[in-house]
Amino acid sequence: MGDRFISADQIRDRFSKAMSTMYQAEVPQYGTLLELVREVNQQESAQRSDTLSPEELNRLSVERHGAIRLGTAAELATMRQVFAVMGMSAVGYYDLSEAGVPVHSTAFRPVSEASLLINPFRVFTSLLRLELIEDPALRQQVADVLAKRDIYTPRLRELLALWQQQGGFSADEADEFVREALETFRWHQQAAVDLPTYNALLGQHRLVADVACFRGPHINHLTPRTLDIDLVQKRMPDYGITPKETIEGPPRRRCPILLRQTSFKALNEEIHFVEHQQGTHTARFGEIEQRGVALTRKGRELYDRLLREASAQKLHDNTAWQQHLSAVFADFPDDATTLRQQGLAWYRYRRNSQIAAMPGQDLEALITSGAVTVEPIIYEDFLPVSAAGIFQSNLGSDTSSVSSGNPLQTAFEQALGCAVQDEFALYQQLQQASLEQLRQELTWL
Ligand code: OOG
Ligand code: NI
Repeated sequence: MGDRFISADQIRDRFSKAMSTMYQAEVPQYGTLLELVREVNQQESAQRSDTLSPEELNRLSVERHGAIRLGTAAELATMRQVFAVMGMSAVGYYDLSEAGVPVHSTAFRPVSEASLLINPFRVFTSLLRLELIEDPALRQQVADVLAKRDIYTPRLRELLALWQQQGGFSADEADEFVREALETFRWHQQAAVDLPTYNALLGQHRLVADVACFRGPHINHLTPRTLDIDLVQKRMPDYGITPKETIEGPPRRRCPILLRQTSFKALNEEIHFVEHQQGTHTARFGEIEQRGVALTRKGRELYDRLLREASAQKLHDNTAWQQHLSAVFADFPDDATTLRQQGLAWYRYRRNSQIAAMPGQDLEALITSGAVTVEPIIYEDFLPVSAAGIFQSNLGSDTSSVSSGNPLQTAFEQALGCAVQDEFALYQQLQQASLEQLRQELTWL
């Protein structure tokens, strides 16, 4: 790698900012949401006792995730290359068929600590599962339209080949790459099919119509990260935005865990179908998220069990749901020491040079004295049950017309062209690396 190349982190940062600019122009409500989130975050970080570092504040201001839905294995394989240029790899496998949505998914995201701090941009990427479309004629029709489209520009394909050959991009090449890659995510008002075909696919599943009727996998939402999702949810109506009824994920806690999300429905958008037919399509929406500490497998099992338990009761009012959820989650420890000591969550250990460490002191004593500080490792991934809730609130509830609950990770990985990374292993490595660093300074540990 020569000096003439700019880093993958820089390219990702430029791309995520360009994407945000494009989406603000396409969906003005997203711009309004950004404003609200910025205000709440400023207010919240000013009130906090544990102040955020300048790096963390920068991360927060650029942080967002997006989502796309792809139609074919070949589209996914190329998308993997596009994201590789930006230092993003596929982490995790999500089976959404469980929620009656005929897709399976992964998240493309940076994985190293340094890259996450620069810009943790992630894209929840779904692949249509044709085999879950029951009607054979309709299935064939979808396969045919998808086979005809190319979601990438010819120049993007040339640039990908150049990147493979050179092993990187100059600043100018990177800018051109960002411009060309953005085209794939752009909204198309012109559909690729006629209105009757669109309606037939809509009848099968709204998502099938969304994937198959357009020239590309338009970005369907961009999600900024907030420090107080309850406050943003409460204030959304003041900004003319109507949120989804309930916040997905765990309840509000002193030590936030995993991921909480809420969304709002986008408007019906006018579409020009072939043969000069006019119609509308609802695809794009807005979403916000609040992230907390990543859980270990043990912690995640407890989370999944408590969420299942809570979900036995259906409550549509957010206040009632949150109260009920909090009561059920009383069984989930809510202080960092217990979470850590019981091995429920991942933490980063750091030497605090302001306080002397006595040789021979064990880790717990060092933490108690303040010679070692412990900070939560943020959850960087997604939650399938929450994702299903987001899908459903935006697609309507007519989402059960596919056979459910048969994950097919190997087929997904074959389409992708590699195995997805294990999120738990990644968090464990981050914790482990911080402990090893500590042991270099405190050799007796
Ligand atoms: C993706 C929904 C999942 C999230 O935040 O869980 C998602 C989609 O609607 O394509 O973005
Ligand atoms: Ni999302």
